[in-house]
Amino acid sequence: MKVTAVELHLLAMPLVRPFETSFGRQTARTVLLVRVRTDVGDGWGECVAMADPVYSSEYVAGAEAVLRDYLAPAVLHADEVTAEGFAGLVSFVIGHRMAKAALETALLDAELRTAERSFGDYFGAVRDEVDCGVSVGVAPSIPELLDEVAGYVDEGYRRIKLKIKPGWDIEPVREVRELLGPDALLQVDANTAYDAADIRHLRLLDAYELLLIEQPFVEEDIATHIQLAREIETPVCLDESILGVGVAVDAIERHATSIINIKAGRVGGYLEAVRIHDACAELGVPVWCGGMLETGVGRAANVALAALENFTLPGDTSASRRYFAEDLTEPFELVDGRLRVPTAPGSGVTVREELLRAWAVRAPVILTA
Ligand code: SMG
Ligand code: MG
Repeated sequence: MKVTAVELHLLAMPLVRPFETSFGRQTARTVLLVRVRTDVGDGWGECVAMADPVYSSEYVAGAEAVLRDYLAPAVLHADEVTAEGFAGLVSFVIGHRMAKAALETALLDAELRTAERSFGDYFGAVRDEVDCGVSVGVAPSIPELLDEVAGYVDEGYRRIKLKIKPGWDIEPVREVRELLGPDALLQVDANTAYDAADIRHLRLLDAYELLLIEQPFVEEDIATHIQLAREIETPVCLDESILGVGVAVDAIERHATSIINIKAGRVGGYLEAVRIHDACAELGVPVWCGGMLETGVGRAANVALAALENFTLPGDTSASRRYFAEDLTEPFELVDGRLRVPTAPGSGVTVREELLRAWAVRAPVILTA
């Protein structure tokens, strides 16, 4: 197809409650959306970068700049563009995976809408609904945490993930395990807040039958994850460290991780995400779908990805209302702890143009050849 325009939309959406992790507290989601206009139709992609470079080195203003100055010109100047050819077309840009993923997803959406094929069908989905978990931030107090968790249990979530950090780990885990009972699925995510000196402390988590501990150490530090995996019974799961299929296979073979959190944005797009899924399946390593507080645009694609066979653990694919009073698309609603995989062409959801305008931080940037 021929890309005629790339639009960059910047929105701000309030969160229904603040979300606190080991790296900070957020009360709104700054959303960068990419729309491609092509000779066969339009497509949308959501950039998962946060407003600030605190989860990874990428952040919204940086992603916008890379899209505007490098990625969009590359597709606008090409005669023929395909989603599958996109990674090669922009391989001259090092890194910036979240920015690349947003544009690749928009291209794929345009392509599949034209072909009248859904993301799920294209990725290789084997189920029509997916088990959902929910990520619970650091709370102001244990009673408030227990209240929040109990609310999610009532809503039907099939797995709870607690954000932990030094000073907020063993006690909240103990209390939540007690609230949930021994059989409930419970896991923790440290977002790189610990270091090698904490290994002995982290081993205390073994008492609580956790599904996994996610990314305790910084993303470059595979060695300390290997050491922890040797010394702890709780399975170690990497998130931030896994930037592509090569790193994933390497980390698995070195026994740094025995489960992988797949986020398409973090790895440069859904095509790479599917490759990681396939490689992990081959190695007998289960995967689950991560989340980045996506609007319906990104959530739709995540749910389609989570419908692949080796996504055997519930994902951070919560309902729209977990974060937003109103979603940018038709809302994703939990039924019996699951979300339905969209079946309409492309992402299967429609951006509500009136909300796009209402929540815009500024007029869209429209790039043309
Ligand atoms: O979409 O529910 C979601 C967010 C899930 O905890 C979540 N994501 O490290 O896995 C993770 C975090 C990254 C985003 S925190 C701002
Ligand atoms: Mg994580």
